[in-house]
Amino acid sequence: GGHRLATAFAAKVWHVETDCLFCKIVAKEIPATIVYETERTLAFRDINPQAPTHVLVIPKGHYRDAAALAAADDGLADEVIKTAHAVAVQEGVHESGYRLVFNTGPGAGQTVFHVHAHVLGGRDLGWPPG
Ligand code: IU
Repeated sequence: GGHRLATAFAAKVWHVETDCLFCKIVAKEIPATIVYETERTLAFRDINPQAPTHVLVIPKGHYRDAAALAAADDGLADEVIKTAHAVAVQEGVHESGYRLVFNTGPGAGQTVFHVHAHVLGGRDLGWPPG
């Protein structure tokens, strides 16, 4: 798809994909239940929750998957994980345990190609995952 640059938090800029659902959530063009936000990350509830706590954490900038995010090498992957932990604390699942999942590629079940960490908790989580 096409792209443009968006600004927020003063001088911050990031890449936006015009046809990306999660870019539209960042731009507030599509509603979401936002539970946590930093300058470069956003956390919102999954619309089809698979556990009592099921929150998605994304970088506001568009990266198609965790590999692309890691390759950006600017501390953003670190910030996404820190936001995920802050969400777990806020949701009260950090002591009972929670899971962070990056489905990476269609074969792993990735369906939205704007990288997101699933924060899952609030119930016993089986291993291995399906
Ligand atoms: P996946 O790892 O790409 O499969 O995860 C995509 C998630 O995005 C999945 O859990 C959906 O329920 C969730 N989701 C959402 O929260 N809001 C939406 O509008 C859409 C998908 I489409």
